Amino acid sequence: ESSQTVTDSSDEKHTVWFPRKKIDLDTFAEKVLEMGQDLPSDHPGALDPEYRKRRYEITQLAKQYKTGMKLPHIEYTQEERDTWKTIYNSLKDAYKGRACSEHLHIFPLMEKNCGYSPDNIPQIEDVSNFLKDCTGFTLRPVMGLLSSRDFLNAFAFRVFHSTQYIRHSSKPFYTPEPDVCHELLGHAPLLADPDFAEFCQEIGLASLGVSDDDIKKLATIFWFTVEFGLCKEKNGEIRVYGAGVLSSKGELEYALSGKPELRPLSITETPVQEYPITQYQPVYFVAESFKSATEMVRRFAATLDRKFDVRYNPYTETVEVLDNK
Ligand code: HBI
Ligand code: FE
Repeated sequence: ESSQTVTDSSDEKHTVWFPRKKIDLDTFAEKVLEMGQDLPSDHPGALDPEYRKRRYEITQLAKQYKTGMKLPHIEYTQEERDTWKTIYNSLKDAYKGRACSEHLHIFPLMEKNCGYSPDNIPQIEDVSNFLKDCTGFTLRPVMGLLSSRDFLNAFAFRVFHSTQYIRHSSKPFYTPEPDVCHELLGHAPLLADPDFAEFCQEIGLASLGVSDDDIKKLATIFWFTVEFGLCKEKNGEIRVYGAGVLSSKGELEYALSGKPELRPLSITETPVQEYPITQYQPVYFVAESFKSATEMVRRFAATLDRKFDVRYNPYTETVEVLDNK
């Protein structure tokens, strides 16, 4: 993925384009990476024409979505709801004693307030409204994988891009891409926690207008925190907050089994750590708290080569650029 470069004629600085207003996120919809509309041959649904048709229908709604519209309502089929139920029930048991206290606190609130249950796939409209009340986060539908830059930039506005299709029913415990189970069971609950929301926004703000190299480092921090992070509870116990782990019963058990290597979250090591994307992680990083992780991202952002600071104005929902460097 390469970034678009424009010249600022006033001072000859080269600046990478980034969204300044929430509505600027509308330009991302056309730019999904692989699997946006079509499926690679090793996708579990690749040879199922009915699955592909369904996925296409749902992704078209995401493609047409514009800021301010009502989020698409999906009438899920019995087969889709059965897949959800299988995953939901397997995770619900595994969360006890493994998910972090914030996730365990918020999950029942989502059962009460936005339709989480074994028998119902929640609508992202209801989840988004709940998150908005908690932390100001909102969901927006997306066709599939965005570039790291676009995906991270949206966090500056407390916007989370969520898919709405579900994985293929033949493999309920495997998906090569984000799906509604990963988004709503893994990601959404933590977005209702104020400290975690602030952490996510901090990565988003750090990603605005930086180089492709720095995007890669921020995406790696994102991977080892929002996707695969572990954290310490007040009593010193290690628990899970990363969505990739919280959406997989197998990885939930594995991550805390003593088999993988656990290291403290680190401003020097974490941004450059290599990782596999199709198997359980050999290394996890443990955060002391969401607040300390936020501090780390702030310190990391200050080392990046960017000629300006940014600040989010929640009243106008715009990013203000402070030309002070
Ligand atoms: N796009 N829609 C979507 N969902 C993700 O979870 C996602 C993404 N693009 C990149 C990405 N995740 C991460 O792997 C990091 O590169 C940020
Ligand atoms: Fe994810």
